[in-house]
Amino acid sequence: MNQRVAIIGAGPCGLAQLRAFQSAQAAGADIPELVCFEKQADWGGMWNYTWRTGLDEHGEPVHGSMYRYLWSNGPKECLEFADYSFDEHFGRPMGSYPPREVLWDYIKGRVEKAGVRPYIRFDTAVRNVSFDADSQLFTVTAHDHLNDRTYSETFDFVVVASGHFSTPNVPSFPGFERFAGRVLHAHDFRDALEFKGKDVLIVGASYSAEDIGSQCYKYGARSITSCYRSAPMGYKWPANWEERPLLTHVQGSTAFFADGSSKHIDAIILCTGYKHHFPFLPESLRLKTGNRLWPLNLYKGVFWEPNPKLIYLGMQDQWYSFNMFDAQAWYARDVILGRIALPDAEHMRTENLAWRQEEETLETAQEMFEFQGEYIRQLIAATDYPSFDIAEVNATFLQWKEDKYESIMGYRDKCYRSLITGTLATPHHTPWLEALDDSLTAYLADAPTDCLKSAS
Ligand code: FAD
Ligand code: NA7
Repeated sequence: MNQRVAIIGAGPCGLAQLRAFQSAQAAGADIPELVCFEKQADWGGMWNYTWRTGLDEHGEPVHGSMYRYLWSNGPKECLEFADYSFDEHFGRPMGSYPPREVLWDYIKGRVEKAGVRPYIRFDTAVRNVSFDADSQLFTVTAHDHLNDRTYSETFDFVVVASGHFSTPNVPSFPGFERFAGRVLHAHDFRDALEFKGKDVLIVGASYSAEDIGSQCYKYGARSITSCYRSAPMGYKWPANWEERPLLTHVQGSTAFFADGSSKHIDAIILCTGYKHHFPFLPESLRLKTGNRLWPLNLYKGVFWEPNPKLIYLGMQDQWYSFNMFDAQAWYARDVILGRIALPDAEHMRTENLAWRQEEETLETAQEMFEFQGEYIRQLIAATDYPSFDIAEVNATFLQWKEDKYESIMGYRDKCYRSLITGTLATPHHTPWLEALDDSLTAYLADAPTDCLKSAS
């Protein structure tokens, strides 16, 4: 096969695409030439943690939004790769909510086994993509930072796997200019210890708000105040955490809220979400969407309808994550390999709009993850990606939601059963709230590292 495929990004989505092609090749298929462009020096995308904020060592916007003490915010059993289990990687059961470094290790394990690293050009940022209707080829222009060289190459397909939780959505509130403390977006939050002993204000009411507030609580903030635009998160918060309606303005070190109340604060963290941002794509190829379950103009959630040779992975809001990326990557692979034929434009449009119509009727969390689960089930049924029981994953999501409402600071101590191997997770040696050292070494130790240290 003399076709060429460009993959932009070596995060979980880009790596899923490489693994999908490699698995077909291992089964005897002739695969296209693959080039994966990755602007960072290593793979794993968000899971490749960086202490940096602002610009990176090459002057590129820092991609990472993950923070130091992040643990999985959903059960690992809901994201497990169907072709590479946690059991296979770690060789033993473990907790259901591993820290970031442990999940990064797992992500790396599958692609190291697959041997796909040589396809990736690291420290190489894609600057521009264009499409020529006559030749039916894309031209991708990239900057190789190691050799300080900009070059262009042509491709038959382009897979955009550059993520959408990297470019912050940063609103401003009156008084920020003269606020006495630090104002930052979640994208730039790294170490919760920075806020030890402080009165922290969190703006936003979704995953980042809930988890960054929890981090600050865990690592000793004096108080947490979170404020919401639409609805409170509604968990049973600890005594020094309260929820208020939206911030209206700040005066000196006092924050004022929509209900007329006010409170002293030392720092403000804007947990106000991210923007889908593709500065390397021209208008005709650029997806424009908010963070939602069914972005428009993507047939099967991946093929850019006006030109389905352009493929977007993982652009949906995510209940499911790694396994959804796999389902998408396997499907995209089979279209590229000619195993699945795309229907005509009218069919794609009608099907797409039907999904969107259904998406707009969803109200509860359960309806949302069931919607995404059904989407994934249909993709998987069309390829040779190992099937797994979506209904069981949905049941685990449901239990997870209940556990969070029961104890927002304790839900990460719960254990679930793998839907791939049947293995029941084992409780971590230290409850999440007390596990301050969450390094890979500490997590995989049989006892808390402090005990190990005092025993030696
Ligand atoms: P990313 O992981 O963002 O990877 C995209 C890659 O593209 C990066 O390596 C980037 O450097 C590269 N790239 C971008 N632009 C260019 C360019 N122009 N040229 C070359 N390369 C480029 N998911 C979960 O399942 N569980 C969690 O607990 C969880 N926690 C999260 C916590 C935070 C704070 C955030 C921000 C996200 C979290 N997620 C979580 C979601 C997470 O985004 C996904 O798990 C996953 O990383 C998405 O994979 P991706 O490949 O789409 O994007
Ligand atoms: P989300 O899930 O997109 O949520 C963004 C939140 O920010 C949400 O509560 C929004 O309120 C709120 N928001 C957005 N703009 C504003 C303004 N202008 N004022 C007040 N509040 C605002 O992003 P997250 O960062 O929480 O999560 C993204 C991923 O990171 C997620 O998948 C996790 O895995 C980690 P709304 O509800 O729309 O009123």
